[in-house]
Amino acid sequence: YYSIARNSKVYPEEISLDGKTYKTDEWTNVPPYILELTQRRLHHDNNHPIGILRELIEKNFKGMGYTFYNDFTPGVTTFQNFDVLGFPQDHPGRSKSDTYYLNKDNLLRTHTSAHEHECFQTCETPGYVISADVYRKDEIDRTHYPAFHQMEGARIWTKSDKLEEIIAHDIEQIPKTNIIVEDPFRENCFNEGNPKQDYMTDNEVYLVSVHLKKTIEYLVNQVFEAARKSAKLAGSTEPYLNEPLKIRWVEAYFPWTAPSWEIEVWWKGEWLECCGCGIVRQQVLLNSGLGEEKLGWAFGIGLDRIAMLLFGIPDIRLFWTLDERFGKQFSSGNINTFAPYSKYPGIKRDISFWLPKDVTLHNNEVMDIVRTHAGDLTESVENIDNFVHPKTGKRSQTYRLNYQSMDRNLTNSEINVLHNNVEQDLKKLFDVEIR
Ligand code: FA5
Ligand code: MG
Repeated sequence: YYSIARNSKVYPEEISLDGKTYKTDEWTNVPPYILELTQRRLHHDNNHPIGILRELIEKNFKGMGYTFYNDFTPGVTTFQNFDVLGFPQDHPGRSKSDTYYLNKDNLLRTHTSAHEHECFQTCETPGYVISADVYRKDEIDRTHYPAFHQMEGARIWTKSDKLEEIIAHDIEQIPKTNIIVEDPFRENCFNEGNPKQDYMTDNEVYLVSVHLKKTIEYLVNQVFEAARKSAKLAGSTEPYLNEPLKIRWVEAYFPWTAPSWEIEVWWKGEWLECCGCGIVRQQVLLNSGLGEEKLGWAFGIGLDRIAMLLFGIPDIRLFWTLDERFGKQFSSGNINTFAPYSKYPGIKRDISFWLPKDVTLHNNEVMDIVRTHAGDLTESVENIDNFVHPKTGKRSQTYRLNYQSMDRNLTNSEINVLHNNVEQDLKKLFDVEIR
């Protein structure tokens, strides 16, 4: 038995992952169901929406001087994931409630940027593109899952008298698009809040940022053109499908890039955050053994939400189903709309309890317990009510647990068993008093 226990943390002595063993310690918080996901490698499967999208994106970088890395194991060091990228020690992303730790010094990467250090060290082409599964301790619902996929791209130049000419020429090589771009930061690409680095001239920053943004605009255009085509083929006649794609650039902050931005795509009446990026801080390049004459950009794009749009997939958890009614619908190179098989009814259970004085229970902890027992039968966990008793000062919380299967009907008696286990764990691990 094993869980993120408060009172009785029980983990095996060691955890094995991709041929490496990790001695567990007080930082260990990665449950078995998450470790299992690390073996799925959906981005390698050319007949799976995630793998098909990876191929589509990679295609745009072929023949342009990029090396592709798709095989990195998700077990990385805190150095790779945080330190080398300049994350401050107190950054919330480092906390045990946000990140799955194998032990104090090793974790499941939370982003593909964890591989920037080694790629800058080993890559022999001007650029590289990484694809990988990443893990974040998060809520679970239709669009959030503790595992998802990212692609990272980076591109480096060498300073010289000719640099500006060279980058300007490289910009010309990027195919043109007809998308509508909203970018208040194109000309004034840095400012006090989003500063440039001293080692680059104003014009170098400008040119590198234009190359970066045009690269991503092209990429996003290719991907969303495919999404439109697929939606039209599926019979959608929504007017936005015939309007030019609209994107906007917003300022962002990442500890290892300056300046930094995010691109958002206008899709079905909403701005969709797709990709963070920026000009790589010199310190990261120097840490990776590149000389003072190097400069360049990096970006990181999330695949899962885009794949949901492309393939019309209503729930992010479907990517992980082993049901062949899902798998057999997709094949390499094809973007087609998912035909839902029947949605099975769910079972809803509320759970209310009093918290002990010194305990704060995070939604993620409840989620973790539910998933430990119910796995992918967990549709969602919502904190629907909190209150403090006016007389006693005791705190109460209510959670609504929705159990549902992607592939079959659930029975009340099987959910009773799971739900009872959840209650027992909440009592055992957090001393709550069920109401
Ligand atoms: C990052 O992860 C940075 N590593 C990106 C980056 C790379 C910036 C290189 C600069 C240079 P962020 O946490 O915003 O940033 O995630 C990047 C993208 O991943 C988001 O735009 C979003 O598309 C996707 N993403 C983030 N969280 C989730 C999630 N829980 N589920 C699905 N997709 C997500
Ligand atoms: Mg973000």
